Amino acid sequence: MSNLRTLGEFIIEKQYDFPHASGELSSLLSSINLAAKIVHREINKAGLVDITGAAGEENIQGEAQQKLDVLANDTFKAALQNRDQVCGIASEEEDEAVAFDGELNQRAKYVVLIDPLDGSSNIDVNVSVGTIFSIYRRLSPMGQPAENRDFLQPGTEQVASGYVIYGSSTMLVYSTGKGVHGFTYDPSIGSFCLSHEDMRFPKQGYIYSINEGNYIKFPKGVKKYIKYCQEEDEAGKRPYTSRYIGSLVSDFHRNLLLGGIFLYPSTRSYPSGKLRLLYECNPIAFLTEQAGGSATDGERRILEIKPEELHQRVPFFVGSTDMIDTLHGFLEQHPGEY
Ligand code: AHM
Ligand code: MG
Repeated sequence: MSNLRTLGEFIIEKQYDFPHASGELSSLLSSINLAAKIVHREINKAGLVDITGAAGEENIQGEAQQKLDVLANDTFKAALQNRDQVCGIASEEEDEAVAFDGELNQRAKYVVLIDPLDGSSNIDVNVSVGTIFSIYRRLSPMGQPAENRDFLQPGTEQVASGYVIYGSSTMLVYSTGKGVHGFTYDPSIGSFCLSHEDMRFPKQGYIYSINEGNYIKFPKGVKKYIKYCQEEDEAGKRPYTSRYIGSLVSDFHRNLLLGGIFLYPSTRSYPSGKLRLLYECNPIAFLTEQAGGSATDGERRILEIKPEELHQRVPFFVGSTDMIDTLHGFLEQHPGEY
């Protein structure tokens, strides 16, 4: 109890790590804190009130929007717009980037890219979902509407990123480039409280996470790596354990805590895989590197990819560094083979 620190207190404390901090980023993070609590409240009611299931619309990627996708998107958008620290957002649920038109918003220096409710098809069956966010300094001049180029920056330029996991407990995990910190929500006091300071990826893990139903379509190097994970080798603690929730945030969170690798590869018919570079892979890759892990598309560091489109997809391999290195060994032996 004597050590209890809320997310709000921690953010202010950490602000002094940045000598010229103006408090704008802290204010932005506190609007994410607020929106996360609201989404937590709504998710906890799922099943009791009519908020599960499809909303009847599709997003730009042709995926059916769930009611909670729409609700989470509206909640984060409103929270970010209200604090005047953000000049625009890009979201999985918005076709185009949204430039906020308020005068104070246009003077703001940050843009936010967000997947408001990742893994939302899991909601209907009471499985964990998440929110993923990424924050950049704008490139366009302040005082004008945000432009597309503000959103199409490589992940190395992120000022901060994080996720909220709505699981057996709700947690918010974030980094501003000085380590990764996790906060668990205590509903009785309505605050996220510091529970995981300076989270580190174990260098080697023993869990692999992949949708193995697609095995037949995977690149040959990935198939060989999966077989390697399943081989018996007492010294190397193989076979590894297979765990796949189908919610990126949840699969990633478990692997971060325990050590492991998450794979969402290309297939012959989907050469860019499924996951989106800007609001799924980049923020997770930023946290991963901050925690001492690795994130690649099989060849390049995710964070160095120069984005071309808002909803661009990319193959994604993320986790414990030794596991990613071993995977790369297999991929290099079979370039371009399926
Ligand atoms: P979504 O943004 O439409 O929810 O899709 C992203 C989700 C990730 O959370 C998860 O890792 C992946 O899709 C699972 O895909 P699949 O069902 O193909 O295994
Ligand atoms: Mg998503």
